[in-house]
Amino acid sequence: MALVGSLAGCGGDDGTPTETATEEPEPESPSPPESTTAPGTTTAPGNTTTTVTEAPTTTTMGTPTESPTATPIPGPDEYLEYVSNYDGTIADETGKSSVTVDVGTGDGFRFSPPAIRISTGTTITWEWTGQGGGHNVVAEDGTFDSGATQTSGTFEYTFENAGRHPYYCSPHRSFGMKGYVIVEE
Ligand SMILES: [Cu+2]
Repeated sequence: MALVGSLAGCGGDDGTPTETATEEPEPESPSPPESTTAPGTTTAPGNTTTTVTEAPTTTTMGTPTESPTATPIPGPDEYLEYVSNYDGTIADETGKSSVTVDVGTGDGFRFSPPAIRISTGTTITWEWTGQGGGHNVVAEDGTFDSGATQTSGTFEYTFENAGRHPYYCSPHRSFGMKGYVIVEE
């Protein structure tokens, strides 16, 4: 209000302040920029708020992706803590070229043996028993994956490198259908 009065006064040297301010472009030109500045400043906080709201979502999306990579491999006692047929025993099958692990034993939702120790070069053959419905075999680290669930048949994987591979059955992971492979040199 005060600014408009001042501008009108400046441009009104030659005539009536009121008419000059209304007809001449010059007095009006300064006004729009000032008006634009004011709303712009007001809008800025709004935009900032919107940006901040979206930012956390993006950050959250990225965090889970990085976590699996950064998370250290859990040991068998930790990974198989709630697996009913695991009592701390790790079947020692080192030195063998091939061993078999049953899929769907016990209540139908167990791997047997649940934990196994083998040597590099050993081939594990997971053999479906037909119990407990469809199962699959998926390594936490993606080393091996039998794919879609099946109710019969076998899945083989030869371990060429030493390492530890916790694995699970996708549909029954929450039931504790998990296993563990330790590969030694
Ligand atoms: Cu299963």
